[in-house]
Amino acid sequence: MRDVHLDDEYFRAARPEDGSYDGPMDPRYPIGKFAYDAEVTPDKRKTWIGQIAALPSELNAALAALPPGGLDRPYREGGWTARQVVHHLADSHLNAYTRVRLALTEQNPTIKTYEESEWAKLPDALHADPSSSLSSLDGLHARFSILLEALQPQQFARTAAHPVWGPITIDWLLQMYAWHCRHHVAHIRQVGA
Ligand code: NI
Repeated sequence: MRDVHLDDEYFRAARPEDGSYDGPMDPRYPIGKFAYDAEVTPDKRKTWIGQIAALPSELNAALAALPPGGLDRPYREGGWTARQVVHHLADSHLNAYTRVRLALTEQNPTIKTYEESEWAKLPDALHADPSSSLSSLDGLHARFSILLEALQPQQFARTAAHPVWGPITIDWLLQMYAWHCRHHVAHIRQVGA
């Protein structure tokens, strides 16, 4: 399955982030599942763009707080290690950035999916020092936020065609990846908890 955990995250019912759900916390979804907010305002967009801009520093802080040996510890039973999560964020957000640029410059382009769980098993994702992905994310998120901050309101309605998710807008991508940043930083915090 492609983009497998994002598909899963998107299609299942959302667990509200406002704390109104009081059941046991699912370790896969420490901040709840993604839920699209259809009532978009300029202020909300600013918040989501801010979350994307903040990822490198949030990620650095979460990694710095890991206990000794924590980098190669899974964030949950059977889950990715903290190291794999860092490299997954670089994999995923390189794709996110490309998807947004394609949607801005082509008419409803078809998005290329990728096998994210297989990418997470490639040698660099298993063994590389996190600094390689941290420096990639640093530059990538700087450019990503400069781009998003400069968009005109109507540009957020531009679309792309995802083979699994269906038609999506830049507004949707913005919200999804802002959530995705916080989702995986929370996983790394779980390792240190
Ligand atoms: Ni992910």
